[in-house]
Amino acid sequence: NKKVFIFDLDGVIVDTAKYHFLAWQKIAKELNIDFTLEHNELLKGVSRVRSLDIILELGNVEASQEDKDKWLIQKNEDYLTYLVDMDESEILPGVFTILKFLKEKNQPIALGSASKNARPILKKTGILSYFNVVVDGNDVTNAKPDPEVFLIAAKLLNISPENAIVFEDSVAGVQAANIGKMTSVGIGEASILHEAKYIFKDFTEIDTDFIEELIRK
Ligand code: B16
Ligand code: MG
Repeated sequence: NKKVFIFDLDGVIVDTAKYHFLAWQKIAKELNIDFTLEHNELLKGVSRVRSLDIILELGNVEASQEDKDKWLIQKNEDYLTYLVDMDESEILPGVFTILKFLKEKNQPIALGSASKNARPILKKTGILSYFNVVVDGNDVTNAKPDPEVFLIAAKLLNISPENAIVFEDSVAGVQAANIGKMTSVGIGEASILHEAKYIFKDFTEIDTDFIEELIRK
């Protein structure tokens, strides 16, 4: 049975959460909303539009659509300035080893991210060529925990969801994989990602035997 290995982007391949945080914090400051690193956890895996709504809810701020649109543009323009200097040194530990192993084994690799900036990030970090398909925030209408982003990726490669393995750092992403009947692999804290079928702290904890086992299953 042919498998597909689907990777989330932020929190799995790179840590762009720190840049999202800096950009959102500027908006929050302007609006006098207290926005901490702890709050930032709530935005992981969540779309840009929903992220802004969460921040406004935190500050009990009501805003017009016009203002929201303005802040969304402002946030993204600021976020993009942090991406300018990104390079392959920002690939999280252990990720390269697994990507290379999957390539050696001729396994299809997909990206399944909520971000609309996924392609430039993959290009800047030099790993775009590892991916057989890239499905991101530009391709979906339903955000995680809806499995749409992962289902599209599997479908593009003609692989049934049961044969898809999803690496995710967010609760919503793990739920999306589970709802889609895929094998969920949580990357992060077991206490947070307990719904995942397998959980690892990071990719350095995943050995190639485990990947081989997934391929054979
Ligand atoms: P953008 P992922 C997600 O990426 C981030 O975790 C989330 O914090 C962000 O709001 C979302 O992408 C949208 O990003 O503003 O670049 O479209 O974890 O799904 O790879
Ligand atoms: Mg993520």
